[in-house]
Amino acid sequence: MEKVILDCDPGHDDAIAIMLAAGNPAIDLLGITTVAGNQTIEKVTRNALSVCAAAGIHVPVARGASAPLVASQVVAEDIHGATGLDGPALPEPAFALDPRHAVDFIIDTVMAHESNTVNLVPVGPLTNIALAMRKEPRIIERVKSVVLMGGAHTRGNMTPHAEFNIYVDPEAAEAAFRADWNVTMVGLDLTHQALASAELQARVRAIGGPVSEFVGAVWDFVGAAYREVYEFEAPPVHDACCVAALIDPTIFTTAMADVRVELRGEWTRGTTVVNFRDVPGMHHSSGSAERQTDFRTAVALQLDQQRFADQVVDAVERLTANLAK
Ligand code: PIR
Ligand code: CA
Repeated sequence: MEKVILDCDPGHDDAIAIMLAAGNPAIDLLGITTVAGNQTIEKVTRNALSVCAAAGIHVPVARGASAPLVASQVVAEDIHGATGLDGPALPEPAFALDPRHAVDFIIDTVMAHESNTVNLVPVGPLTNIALAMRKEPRIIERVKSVVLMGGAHTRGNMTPHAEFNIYVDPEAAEAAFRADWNVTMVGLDLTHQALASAELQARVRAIGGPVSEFVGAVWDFVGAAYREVYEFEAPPVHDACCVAALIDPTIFTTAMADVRVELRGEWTRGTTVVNFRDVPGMHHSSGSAERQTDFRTAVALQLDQQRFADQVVDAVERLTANLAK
């Protein structure tokens, strides 16, 4: 079993990530932490509790940072709506928040478990992760891996090159990429392959029951938003891809790269600058005079869409069966 702390800003695809983490027996979900991103910290924290209530999930939920380190707050109302999770009925929380701040929850949990066993899965802006690294630097060598949703190497979704999670808190993201731990960057180039296709939506609806209905309503809303805003035919399930990789490390291919975050560009702030070590038919760029490149970030490339869809269906089935107990 892979131990996971899921740091999120639910968020439609965050909700599916929570359900996949709680609904797959290969994942030991130690807790959920929240961060301002898709909506304000109050809203996304409430949404995390509602997702847990809707799916019968009982794990600690700790509220985190309410604003980025340096930048001013940006939310994604056009995609996620006024609540941050518009569409499904959002049930009353079934339990209280963990009393700790998310940063302390992350530190306590990483320090309490054996070294090299806890995976961090940040799927919102990296504010909590950067604050935790600064407050307790020993977590950096103790964490087994950081599998984050963020960035892109071909095209952004906020600006031509910048992806939302990195764009919202670029300074935090740069700190996370720079730190000496194993990072997998699951960016838009990967997650735009993880679509809630008509076929996947039909398979989930066919399960029936409250979890199936919740997920159906999630995809109805975000599917309409993605059609309207991006002219996508189906909505990407970005954040669940990180969890999918911890369940099945071969579900996507990766290539090693040096990843830096643009902090000052006039048009490119928040862009992940991805220098691949091995580009077929090409030499990698040598790096700057000031800094040796180090190709230690695994960048996700090619998703096995069938296996991803099967994981999501399986998790909804398991959560549904658990609710009946
Ligand atoms: C998705 C997100 C934010 C804005 C848009 N337009 C689309 C959220 C998702 O929850 C995911 O974590 C990441 N940020 C994708 O950019
Ligand atoms: Ca998210």
